[in-house]
Parts: sequence; structure tokens; C-alpha cells
Amino acid sequence: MSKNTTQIRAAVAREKGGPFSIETLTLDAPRRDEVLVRVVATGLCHTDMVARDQSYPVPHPIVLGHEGAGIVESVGADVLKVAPGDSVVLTFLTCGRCKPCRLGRMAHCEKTFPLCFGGARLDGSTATLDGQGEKVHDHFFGQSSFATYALANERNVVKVSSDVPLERLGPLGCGIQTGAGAVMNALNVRPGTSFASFGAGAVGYSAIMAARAVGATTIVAIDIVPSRLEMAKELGATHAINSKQTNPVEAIRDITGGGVDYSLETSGNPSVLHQAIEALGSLGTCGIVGAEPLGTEVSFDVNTLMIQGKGIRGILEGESVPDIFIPQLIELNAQGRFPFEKLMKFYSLDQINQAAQDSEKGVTIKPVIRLLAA
Ligand code: CXF
Ligand code: ZN
Repeated sequence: MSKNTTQIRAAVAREKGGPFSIETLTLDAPRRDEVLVRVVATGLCHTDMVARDQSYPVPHPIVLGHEGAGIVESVGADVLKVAPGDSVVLTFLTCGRCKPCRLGRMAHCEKTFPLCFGGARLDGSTATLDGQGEKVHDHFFGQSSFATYALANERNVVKVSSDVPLERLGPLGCGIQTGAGAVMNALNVRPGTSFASFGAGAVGYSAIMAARAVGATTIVAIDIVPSRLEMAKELGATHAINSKQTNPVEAIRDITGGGVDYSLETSGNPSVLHQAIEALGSLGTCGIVGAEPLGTEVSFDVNTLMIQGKGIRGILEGESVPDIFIPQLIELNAQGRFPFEKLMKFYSLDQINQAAQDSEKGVTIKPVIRLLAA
């Protein structure tokens, strides 16, 4: 029998662009299809900042956080997938009923936006109250895991082996699977081919490590920060281009003898997306994972695209089937073939604003907030 409510410590986004405030809140017990998770650690993703700043319309006040990992505390009556004590990674929530979900392509679930950014369950209900008894929005990506406990759904908990350090695993639920899955699932990068990541951040590095793991033989990193390019080489890039100094399209054409087989735009900058398309060789495909401001349009030469058989495609969450893909990434990591822990720096919950600043300044690639001691 589970308790009716749990007292939690959480980071609350109350003001657009403002700092997170650390508060004690009350969280309801799980509904029939929900899972209460004691959060061990949660990654901080650029999308948390986008939501904090309301660049996407997210209701405030809200508990953000969507790269959580932890231990199942209790489960609702209908939950079969996990049991109390299980180790889980939390990932994006999907409806399970729309066409993309039924095709097993749930990253493009038609209800992604209301489920992940609605600040409530789909029926509009929330489960969190602040110290004054006022409603705090939650269920961000079906988790709101900048908190000592998170309410997830059976659909977005991924059971993982208990012998892997859980505090490293949360970012697999978003940023890491976004980059790795773009390469392994969506673009399906083949051995012996060429790949270019426009942007060397958490997503770009995950893509570069994945490109190496699948056997791409030319791996190009493009960024404007020298230290990031150095790190890209450590992680598997064969070439690094500082696009402040060198035209990346010309450099990529030189390196590859005409253009790259696969490019990935991770920066969210429309002029960089244009370069990522221009850098493609015949039959090449450009994947888009960098979130641009709503309404952004980018032009391309239609005839070149058509005549050379090039493709451009949007990719969310690495087109991952998380229950399958996340354990695969954990195994690749255990074998030393996907060393994502190199991206991480750990912070306490009280340091979350510092973590956000460090991430925005590029000092930290993947901040991870530890919650166990909070
Ligand atoms: C985001 C990526 C940009 C569109 C919305 C979902 N995923 C995770 O951070
Ligand atoms: Zn994210």
C-alpha cells in the first residue's frame, strides 16, 4: 500500500528566464498507470532552459527535468513493467495510440507536445503543490525529474540492470539517445562512410561516438570553440573544423572528395543548417536535431537536392525505441565503445543554477544534478 503523498525537494521554474528556486513540495501517489521514482540524478538538457525561458510555451511555475534515473519507489495498480526496487532510466513520454506510436516510431508521437510540454497529464490534472498549497505544474516529459521523487508513466520508464552506476544514466533518456540514435537509428550511418556533426555539444558528441561505434571512417566535427573541437577528436572525430576560421562546406568537400554522406545539424542555428545541407555529397542525407526558434524557415537549392538525390529529415530523440535502445547504449558503454561519461560533470540540487550557467557558457557539456543527498 503506498502513501497518499510524498514530500519532495525540487527545483521550480517560476519566472521566465529566472533562476530555479529550490523548494519543498508535496507530490501525489502514482495513479494506476504511473510509477513513483526516487531520483538518483538527472541531466540538464538545453530543452530545460528553453522551457525555463518559455521559448516554447510551457506553463509556470513548473518542475522541469527530463533526463532522470532512479529507483522505483512504488507503482500504480496497472503497472506490470517495473516493480519497487528496480533501477530505471526515465525518457520522453508518448501516447502509444497514434500512428507513429503504433509503427514503433514513438519519438514522433502526435501527442509529444502536450505530453512533454503541457505541464500536466493529458487530462489536465497535476500532482504537485507548493508550501502554500498552490498548484505547481509537473509531468514535464512525463517526469519532472529536477526533484528527489518523480512521477513517471509505465510507458516512459526503462528498466536497466542494477549493476550500472545509475547517476550516469539519466542523459541516455534524452540528449545522448538524440545524438546516438540520429546516427544509429534514423540516418543509419553505414561502415566506411563519412559523417559530419555541425555542433560539438552533448548531442553532437553522442553522434560522433556513435558514428565511430558503427564504423564510419570519416567523422568531421564542426564548431567555433577550439576546446570542443579537441574533445571531439578525443571522442572519435577524424577531422575538426573551426567554422569561425574556415568555410566548413568547402573544407568538408575537400576532405570527402565532393561532400559528406550524412550530416547532422545540432546547433539550432538556421545558417548552420544551410551549411549542413550544402555540405552533402550525392545521395547524402542531412538530419536535423537542433531546435530552431518556432517558425524558422531555411532555403535550399531544390534542383541540386533533386538531381543529386539528397535528403533532409527531422529527427526527434534519435528515433529511439527507448526500451530497446537505452540498454544497447549501456552495453556499448560497458564495453568501452561509447564513453558518454566523459561528457558529464556533477552538481548538487542547490547548484542547479550554476549548472545551467556552466552549460550555457559551454564550460560543462552535460551537467548532471545529483538528487540522492538533497
Ligand atoms: C526536444 C528537442 C526539440 C523539440 C522538442 C523536444 N527534445 C528534448 O530535449
Ligand atoms: Zn532534452
